Amino acid sequence: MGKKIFSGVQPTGNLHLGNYIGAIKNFVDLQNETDNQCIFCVVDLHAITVKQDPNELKKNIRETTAAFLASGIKPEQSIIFNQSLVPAHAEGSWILACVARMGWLNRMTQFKEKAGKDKEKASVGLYIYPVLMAADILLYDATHVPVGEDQKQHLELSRDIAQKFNSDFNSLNFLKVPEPLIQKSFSRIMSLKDGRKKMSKSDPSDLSRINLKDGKDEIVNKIKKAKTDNDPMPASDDKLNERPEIENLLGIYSSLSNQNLKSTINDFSGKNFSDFKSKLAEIIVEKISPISDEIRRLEQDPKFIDDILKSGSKKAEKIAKLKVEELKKIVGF
Ligand code: AQP
Repeated sequence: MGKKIFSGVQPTGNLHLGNYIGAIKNFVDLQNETDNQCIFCVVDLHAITVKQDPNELKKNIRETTAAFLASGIKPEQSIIFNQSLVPAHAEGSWILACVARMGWLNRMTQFKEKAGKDKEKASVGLYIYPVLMAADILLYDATHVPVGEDQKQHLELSRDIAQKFNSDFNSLNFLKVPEPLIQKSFSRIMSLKDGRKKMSKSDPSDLSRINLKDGKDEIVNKIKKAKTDNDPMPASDDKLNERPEIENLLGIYSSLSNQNLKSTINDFSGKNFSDFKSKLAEIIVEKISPISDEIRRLEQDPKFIDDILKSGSKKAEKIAKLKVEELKKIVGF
């Protein structure tokens, strides 16, 4: 039996190379494995946990969908939809919010990072975001969830919620406990400006990330300006973790050229940083430009994108509605 895959990306703009390497690229590989059933969601309900401009949000929902399509996710093979079109997500998440414990949510590091020092002013939605994420996954009986390393803790919470629900309501295996699918390597792409911070859509510096919509010149320029150090190119991976910027750039190169880190180190050991950077820019342009061109082409036809979302949401709703009905019955409604 194949895997039941569910994963999502927030339509918060500035989709970047980290989203591609850490998530979307794997979505495509999983879709192309035989027997897998894949559901890929544009998680717009998650996006509004921080303030969004309504017009921008609409644009970003289409852009994220276009990025899925341009990267190789096929609507004939996988379900592609946006969360807000399927009310079962919000309904299911309320029931699960009554199962999840405050203590569990208080441990979520992403909330702490995103809320920052002024957590009193963060939205309640941002706090319970991981519960909505649990509903997203559990309503589809997903067996595997491909995510970047940063989402591992949220996925563990989904597992805890499923187990507690099943045990509280004496309904063994009703909610399937999902497995995370986190790549062994390159699961966390870092900022080009600071190797200890993840590459992120919300980083105020555009130079910190390669956007999926960047053109060739922007990519070359950003890689040229990416932070490095004064030491030569490494000859081995010994102590590479003490050079996070270099490790990150070598990781990006390795991932895009489908080779392991050791081979990349061998390829560039003894060479100049500028040689490495120009090869790195070359491979990013080679892999990202076709995606970027296709995103732009698809965005010219918003109706085409909206129709894909509508038709995907009908398929998703069939599955999620049924599960939420059963969930309600179990709870006693
Ligand atoms: N830097 C990253 N490296 C590897 N994977 C990453 N992901 C995100 N950043 C990196 C993975 O991309 C998927 C979609 O992410 P998301 O849009 O749902 O949310 P996010 O993790 O909050 O993305 P950002 O870019 O970091 O946004 P902001 O700036 O708003 O916090 C997920 O599978 C995620 O792991």
